[in-house]
Amino acid sequence: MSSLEKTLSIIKPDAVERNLTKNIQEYFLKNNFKILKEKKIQITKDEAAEFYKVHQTKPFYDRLCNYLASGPIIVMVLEGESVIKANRDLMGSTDPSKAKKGTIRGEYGISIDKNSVHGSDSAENAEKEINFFFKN
Ligand code: IDP
Ligand code: MG
Repeated sequence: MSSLEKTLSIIKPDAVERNLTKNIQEYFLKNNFKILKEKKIQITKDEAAEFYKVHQTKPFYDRLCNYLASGPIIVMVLEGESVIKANRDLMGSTDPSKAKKGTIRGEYGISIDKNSVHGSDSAENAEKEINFFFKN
């Protein structure tokens, strides 16, 4: 059964700063994901706190929110077959030291904080996260 889905992807400050946007987008295009929407923005700490609300009880929450707000990011809506899971697979493990070679985090991630990309983890969160950044 085919399922055309949308997901939210973010290129995080560490990767934007290192000019890796095009390199990362090539991973998406090679995997037949379409980049439907794209914008470069910088968000406030309050916006980051809202976006990462699911993690509010975690010990790393404050650091995570400061980090996402620390510099420009690229937010994108990706579309493709089962793209939510396909993008998670392509991103690799949250901790770049455990991410497989050939995954985005395996190639470009610096640390568990500076792990270069975000991707929605479920259909429900994909919808919420797309609406968070692209209200229209
Ligand atoms: P994900 O980005 O792979 O979906 P999540 O568990 O949703 O991982 O965590 C969100 C972000 O929080 C991660 O990308 C990572 O930067 C950070 N993070 C997750 N777990 C830890 C941790 O144990 N220590 C520090 N930072 C973490
Ligand atoms: Mg997550």
